[in-house]
Amino acid sequence: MRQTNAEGAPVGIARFMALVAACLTMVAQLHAQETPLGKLSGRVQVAGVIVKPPPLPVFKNRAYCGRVVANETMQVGANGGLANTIITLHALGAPKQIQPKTITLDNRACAFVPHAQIALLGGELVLKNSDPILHTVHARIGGETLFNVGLPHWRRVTERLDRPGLMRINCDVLHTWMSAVIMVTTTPFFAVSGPSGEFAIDELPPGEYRVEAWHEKLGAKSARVVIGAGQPAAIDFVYAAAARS
Ligand SMILES: [Cu+2]
Repeated sequence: MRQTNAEGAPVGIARFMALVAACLTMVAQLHAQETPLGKLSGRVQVAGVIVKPPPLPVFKNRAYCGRVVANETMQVGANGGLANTIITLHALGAPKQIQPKTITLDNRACAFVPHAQIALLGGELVLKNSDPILHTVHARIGGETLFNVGLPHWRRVTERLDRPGLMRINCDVLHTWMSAVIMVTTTPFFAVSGPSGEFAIDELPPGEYRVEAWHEKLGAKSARVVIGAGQPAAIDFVYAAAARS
């Protein structure tokens, strides 16, 4: 009588299938080793005399928010490092398909957190409010409203990011100082510069890319970069402080 396993398949066939699966795994691993991924890092900086914008006055909910809040539209750290600059890499060859991730926009201490974000088209945006006071999230691309959501502390709302472009966000309950930006993009390779202007984008397929930097006050810059297999590349962006509007 022929031996069978738990599913009733002959043991010989099961062993053969396991061998095939092991071979396929080895081939996939070898392929992955053949094409190591690259990385791009760099720093965004403002050169020249930097005039930090003054804090923004608060007209409502002063008991909770205080009389002023920080102006996050121009956050300059040590040595002119510029935070909240959105960096995107656009492959000049075939783009890689990556599943969009969910991002979150919180209302916390009378500000949108984080102030600047980037997300892949088709992803989801979760809106929440950590404050005990009412906020709204009013999102526009150009002059067009995409959504305007009232957000008491207990409420969570999920919006689908199905329009590419730069989304500007405000709070409509007389919180004139609140603003945020979310760039919805079609490239899966992106970053937002940190407090010192630093950024890094990992797992880049080798090839040539157009790199774009965008800051809400200082505008756009563009460059080209070649990412080598398994090699780190670096690029810095320097904005002139005089260009500030
Ligand atoms: Cu608000």
